[in-house]
Amino acid sequence: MIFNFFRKGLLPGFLICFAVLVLTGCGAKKSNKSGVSPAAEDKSKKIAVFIPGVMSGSPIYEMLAAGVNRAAAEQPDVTVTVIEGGFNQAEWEKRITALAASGIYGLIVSSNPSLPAIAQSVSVKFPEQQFLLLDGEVMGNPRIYSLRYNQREQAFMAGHIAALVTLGMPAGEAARRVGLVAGQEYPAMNDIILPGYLAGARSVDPSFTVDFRVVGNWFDAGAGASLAADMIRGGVAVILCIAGGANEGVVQAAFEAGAKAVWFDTNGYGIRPGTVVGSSVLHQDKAAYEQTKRYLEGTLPFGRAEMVGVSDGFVDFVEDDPRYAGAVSPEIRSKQAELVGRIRSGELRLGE
Ligand code: RBF
Repeated sequence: MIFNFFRKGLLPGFLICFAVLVLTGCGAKKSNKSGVSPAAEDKSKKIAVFIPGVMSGSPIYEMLAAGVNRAAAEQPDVTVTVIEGGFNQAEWEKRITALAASGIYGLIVSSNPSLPAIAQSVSVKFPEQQFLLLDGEVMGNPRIYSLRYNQREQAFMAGHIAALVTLGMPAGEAARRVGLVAGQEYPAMNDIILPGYLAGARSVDPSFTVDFRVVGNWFDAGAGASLAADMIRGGVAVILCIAGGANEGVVQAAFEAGAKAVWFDTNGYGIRPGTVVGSSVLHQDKAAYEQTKRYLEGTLPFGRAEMVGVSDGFVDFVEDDPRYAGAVSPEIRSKQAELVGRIRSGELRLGE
């Protein structure tokens, strides 16, 4: 028999086939404890993070990538690919469709309130693709999990400090008006953040109003600066900025005019110490970490939409930074601390 093999020149071919089977693992029929084939398991460990914009200047996106990377680093063989979608919002659906079509990624992670509609539409064409969406809400799609933050609480705390600081400024008694510069208008801004900010200011004094201006994009620091300067000329002393890369211009204009700024999403006291008088933050890095971990452990409840706020430890106002103490008087800090304490304890409930 063996002799026949040699004689017919078949042995080398047999050896090559054997080597190929061993190297590719095809012949071994390996399976893991979950019974998932190795190829499928590999895909579930490949995660794409789609940044709808750019990371620079938008800490909400930097926190997103950091959290996903941290969860991935804790497990073997998980890879994370971060893709910046740029500022042309018309391109985002095409880019995410291409990611889903590639079939490479078990999970696409992203963040902002426009992503649910995009993911829903991509999901129709690629029904197997799974999504983890933060800072947005979509319910009932078995492939999409979403988590949003209680931004009424976040904005209320920003409005409260803005009003307190305004009243302490020379022009504050005359103009009970606080400023808000946004990158663009969107439902979460118009229906939650802006009203929450106004309600926070009015909890200090019911006669407060908001001067609300829109940059029209998330990067133009020059436009942010000129909107802020115009507001300040009109009597506004404190401005909340939620405009990505344009925030820098708002803070600079406030600094130059002796006005103040309130920062959103991350601790901004270090941006311009003395000018930034409040930081209403989201712990998106923690949320991205925890939800990615759930995904990797197979427990992320796709189909559900969850919300977290101050009492859950995902929304907060930063009080323990010495630059806050350096920028704001002890009287104002103690009034702000009282308000924040009432939200943390659940005594003051603001709704969603
Ligand atoms: N926030 C940013 O900080 N940077 C951005 O580039 C950015 N782009 C956005 C694009 C769209 C279409 C929408 C609806 C929101 C965007 N936001 C951006 C706002 C973000 O989702 C969130 O509301 C704010 O960061 C306040 O938490």
